[in-house]
Amino acid sequence: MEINNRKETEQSANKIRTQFTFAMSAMYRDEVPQYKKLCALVEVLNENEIASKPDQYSSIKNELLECERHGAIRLGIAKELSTMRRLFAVMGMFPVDYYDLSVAGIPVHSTAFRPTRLENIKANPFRIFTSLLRLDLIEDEALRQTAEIALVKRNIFSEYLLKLIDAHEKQSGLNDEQAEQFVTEALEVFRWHQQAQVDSETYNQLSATHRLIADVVSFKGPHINHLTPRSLDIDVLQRELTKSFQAKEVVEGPPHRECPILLCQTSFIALEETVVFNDGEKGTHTARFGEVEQRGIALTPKGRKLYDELLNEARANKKDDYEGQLQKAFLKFPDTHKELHGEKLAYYKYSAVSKPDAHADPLSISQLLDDGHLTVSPIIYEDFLPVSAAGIFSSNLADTSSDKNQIKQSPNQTSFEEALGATVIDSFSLYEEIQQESLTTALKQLGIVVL
Ligand code: OOG
Ligand code: NI
Repeated sequence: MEINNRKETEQSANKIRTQFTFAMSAMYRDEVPQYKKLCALVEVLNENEIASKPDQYSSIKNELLECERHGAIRLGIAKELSTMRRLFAVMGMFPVDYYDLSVAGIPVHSTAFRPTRLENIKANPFRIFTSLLRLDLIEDEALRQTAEIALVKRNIFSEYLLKLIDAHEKQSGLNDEQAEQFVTEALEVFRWHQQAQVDSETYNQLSATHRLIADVVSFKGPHINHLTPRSLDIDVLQRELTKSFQAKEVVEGPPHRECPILLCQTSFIALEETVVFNDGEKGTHTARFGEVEQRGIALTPKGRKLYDELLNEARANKKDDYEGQLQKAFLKFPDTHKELHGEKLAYYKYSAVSKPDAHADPLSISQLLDDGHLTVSPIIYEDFLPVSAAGIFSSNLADTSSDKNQIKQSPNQTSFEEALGATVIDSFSLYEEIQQESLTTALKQLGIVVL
């Protein structure tokens, strides 16, 4: 009974998340015509890829390919973050992992709200990378106060939306009518406001301290700053992107491989948009862009350590040929599923194939795999990469070279969680659980006990 209830609640949250993803996509395509153009390009290239390898993509029809995979927002104060957590819970999205961006000279720390159970991820994996401004890292006290006042004054959630969030918590779900109203009201939170809530002088001061601070503090809401559809071949996409957009020069993340790992991303560079300050002055602001992602297998802590080491190696040698350096460094990362699984570098889902002979001796997992009784398939990485995120932030904040010197490195997960009003979920434990559950189920189906 309890499981049934949970299933129903989750299915209803999945439905709301999908309605919301489509609504936000339509709004963003409308607001940012370049983004609409990007989506059209991704769609054509994905269609070509599927047509050229129909066997490989025979099951892709079930994967909601047209739906965006993630987006990002930046919030100003603790209260906004904790309410946002409650808002995302309505859509079955929960905070996973802590990301400290101060290490890259960016005054925010972040989490990713996403579905956590495999069934729900399959229904729609949409995530929102959510950052909270580190006001504590603004050294100029007067400016810090100006920023704080502007943020405390604004109200990014409507009264009606707050009521619907309350109702969701009390009823553990929303009925269809409430869900529809929720999507409409929630969408407003993410809308772009051309009219700033500060005067031009304040904007310029904030911007001189760090462009990101100006982006968070100056507006009436945390406009969605990008959305990210899924590409089936990000290398082909990157070639096309650089032809017709002003785009990032390199794809962030691991290099091209036989067995894709983690996450690859690229984007077109944020556009300069006209804004009107509350003293009537006009100016421009750069924040909104479009991105594309391609995901691979999730790595275990051991695999992730190796990834970080090799990435650092490539970055340290980064001269002209970064891609070459990256390829070279990653030669040390095993690139067959047999090795990745055998060396416990990545997470896999187990499935039962056929029962071994009833009188066979107790078997080990590796023997069951070798004999074809069990098989494995990759568990996809659902999270983000701090080095890549820093690269994405930086490419879209115009010149940050002077900003960098002013931001001190100081991760503070405790203060982030206090602001969030909850602890973040550890992504490794989620992958581990999916792997373990699949193994238990598969073994049960084979009717065997393993050593
Ligand atoms: C978020 C950047 C992080 C990604 O894909 O790594 C991100 C931001 O610019 O606010 O979305
Ligand atoms: Ni992104």
